[in-house]
Amino acid sequence: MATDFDLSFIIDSFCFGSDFKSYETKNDGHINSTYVLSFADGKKYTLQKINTFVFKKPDELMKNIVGVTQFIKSRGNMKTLSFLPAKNGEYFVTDKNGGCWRVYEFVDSVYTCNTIKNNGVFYNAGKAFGRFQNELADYPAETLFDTIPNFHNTYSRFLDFKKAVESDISDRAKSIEREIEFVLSREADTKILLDLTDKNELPLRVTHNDTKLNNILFDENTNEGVCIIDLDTVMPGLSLYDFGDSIRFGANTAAEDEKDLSKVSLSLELYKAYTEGYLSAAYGSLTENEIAYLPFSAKLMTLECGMRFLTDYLNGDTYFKTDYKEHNLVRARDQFKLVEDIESKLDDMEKITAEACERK
Ligand code: GN1
Ligand code: MG
Repeated sequence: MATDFDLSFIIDSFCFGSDFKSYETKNDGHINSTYVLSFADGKKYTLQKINTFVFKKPDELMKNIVGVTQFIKSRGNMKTLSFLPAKNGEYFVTDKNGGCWRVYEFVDSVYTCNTIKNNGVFYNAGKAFGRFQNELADYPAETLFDTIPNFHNTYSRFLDFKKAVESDISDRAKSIEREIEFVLSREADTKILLDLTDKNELPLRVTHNDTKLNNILFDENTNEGVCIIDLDTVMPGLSLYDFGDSIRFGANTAAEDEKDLSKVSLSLELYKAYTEGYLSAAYGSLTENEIAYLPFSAKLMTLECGMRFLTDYLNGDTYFKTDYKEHNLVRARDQFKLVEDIESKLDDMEKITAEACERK
């Protein structure tokens, strides 16, 4: 069978226990490549190629992930991923081209979603990420490696963006002056949470840092968010990064790369559902400031992500996987439209947040 990867190398590297049958390619993330392998005994495994352009130190990354998943498992409150040790004793293997591969047990009877069709599912998404944060509250944060330094340092992302505009290596800046101005005029926003953290007014926690809706596995029967995946960016961070990023992706009335901007907006109903779900699990452990900045965090994370897409567009599309030439620009415009819509709805979002807290 022709595969996108060196099948015999993968089969020889891990103990799968029966004969390989078939594989399927998954197209969910923008970073890693994912496949589902099926075996003769009926067992399935998820195989992933770690993107080492993005994650420079796969050994440290896998130490983080194995540590965090074993910790969650030992507490016994929440399902988590089970990684397979390779025959070399590590949790990943390197092929002859330098590609890094890992395997985990396929989780059955679950589904993922890229858009929300039912508010209740988004409530459950909030609850799942709230629980995940609580589960890791006592994880020894100092043992975690910084898999991507300054990942959500929005000001450092802003400086990267300015550098990309100045270098303009793909000669694209002159065609996107409006988008560039959109970002430059919001510089002050990029420092707000960092300043609060510096003044010890926001606590550092162990966070997921990539809380997209499609990083949750939902139970097919109950629709509960049962397992959090894509743990590559678990690092010390702010709870607000996780909350804001979930809203950015899941409460958008359109896809992240919708070209028709009239379809892009922030659904207040979805914002409410997620906030209520999140607070149902995390309220007791959040500080007053963390709660006060929930609405702003949605704006900030959307701005940051748009800025990252535009930076990648200026740099010639080297970071995010793209399906066509202007894909990153389309994504950036979508995110900026969402930022504007959030700006016009911040008062409503604050009201909804306050009401959700009162009901606690
Ligand atoms: C990437 O891999 P995926 O699709 O879950 C990215 C996130 C972005 C997201 C935008 C390591 O996540 O930071 O918010 O795309 N992950 C990394 O959709 O950069
Ligand atoms: Mg993902």
